[in-house]
Parts: sequence; C-alpha cells; structure tokens
Amino acid sequence: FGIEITRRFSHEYDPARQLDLERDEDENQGVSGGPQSFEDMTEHIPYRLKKYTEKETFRRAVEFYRMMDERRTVRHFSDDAVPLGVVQTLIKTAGTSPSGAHTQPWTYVVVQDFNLKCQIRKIVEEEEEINYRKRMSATWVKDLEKLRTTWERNVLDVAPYLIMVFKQAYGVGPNGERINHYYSEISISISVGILLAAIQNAGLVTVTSTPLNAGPALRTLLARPVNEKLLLLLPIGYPAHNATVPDLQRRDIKDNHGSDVM
Ligand code: IYR
Repeated sequence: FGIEITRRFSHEYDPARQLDLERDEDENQGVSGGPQSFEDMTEHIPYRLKKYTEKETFRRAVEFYRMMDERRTVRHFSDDAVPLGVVQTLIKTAGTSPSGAHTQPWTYVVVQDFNLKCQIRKIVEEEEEINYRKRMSATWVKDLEKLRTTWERNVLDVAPYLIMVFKQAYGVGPNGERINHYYSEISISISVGILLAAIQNAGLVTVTSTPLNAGPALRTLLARPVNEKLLLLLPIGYPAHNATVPDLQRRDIKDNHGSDVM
C-alpha cells in the first residue's frame, strides 16, 4: 500500500518516475512494427447507417443534448427496485464502446446482494475516512466542499445495484495465454461514458465514484482475478424523493476553447 499511496499522492513531479509509470502502461506493449499483412481471418463486411435529413439530424442532436443536460451526479438514492434485465441492457450498451484493438478490456460486475453491498460499504468507508483525514491534501478536501461529499457511503446499501467497473490489465485466452490489451484505461473511460448516457436515457441515476485504495480489498471480496483492477463503483437506481444536487453550471460552449471550430 505504501508505494501506491506515494505514487498517487506525490506532489512533486518526478520525470524519471513518470517515465517508469508510462513504461508500465499497457499501451506501450508490442510497439515494434513490421509490415502489415492482414493475415487474420476477420472478414470485412459492408457498413450501412440510416442517413437522416438535416432537419432530423438537428432534432436528434438537440433532443439528445437536452436529455444529457438533465444528467446529474446524484448521491441520494431510493431503494426502489430496478429490473436486473435493465441493468444488463445498460451494460450491453456500455459494451458497444470502441476499445484498443477491439480487446474490450473491461469487466462489469453487478452486485445486488444486500450483504455484499454492506461489506462493500464497510471497505469503502474505512478507506475513504483515511482518504479524507490523511491522504487527500487540504486543498483537495476544500475543492470538494461545494459537492458536500464525505467519507460516508450510505448509498452503497440503499441503491438496488452497484456496478463495479474493472480494468483488465491483460486478457487471458482459452488456454491461459496472456492477451495484450492496448489503451485499456481510455477504452474503459469511453465505455463508462456510454454507460452514463444509457443510465440517463433509462431515467436512472448514478454517482461516478472512484474508491481510492479500496480496490484490492474489493477485488478480493468479489473474487476477481489479479489481472483486474477496480476503476469505478457506480451505484444504480432512482434518486431519493428528497435528493438534492449542488447548483452547478456547465461551461458555455463559447468559453470552451477545445470546442472551437477552426
Ligand atoms: N474518491 C472519493 C472522493 C471524491 C473525489 C473527487 I475529485 C470528487 O469529485 C468527488 C469525490 C469518491 O469517489 O467519492
């Protein structure tokens, strides 16, 4: 644990260490090139997509934006039931994500069992209490004040489901052979983005929580293999009837230099 904490919380930027970390990254495997031969057996098939009129394209874009603009991170859940089939469909939607070399390097674990949810809550709260008290900098804790987050996690045993998102550092083939994964973390980030859109579309809510330092204990609790690392914990359900959210504003597209049209 010591090393993990120093790496994550070191305030000094150490280029040598940074290089080391980058070298560990899955995306740097197999960089050696060579001529392409396309010898694999994957057939390429025609792709057709319905083309909407310009008016319809506009309407759809605006409608989807309006729906997504209603999305908020919610920290107050109702225990109202959600059919498991809905959650499975949301995860199937997340699985439509692109991924490095189509390796689909994610594992979505759904927890429904109340006792398991209580154990998860205990593990997460124990670590979060230390995070808030010691590991996070004073500035970090101050920056979070407007969100009114604390180390407490009562949502974890109220929400009907917890979706645990694991990154597969590498895959394991049918004969136990290792399969390289590329760009796993960005692939999973894209997949989870799609999941968030699907959750919103279904009229459900989540909080994109990142359980700091609780990963190994949760991986053990859920009996996940060592190649899987917990990245996110997403409670899924309906908002509590008295749920509140901070009155935050989104950045206007005009202030968003990244969205400039060149
Ligand atoms: N990791 C904790 C705390 C937290 C951190 C940030 I940055 C937030 O924007 C919100 C919470 C958690 O996942 O709740």
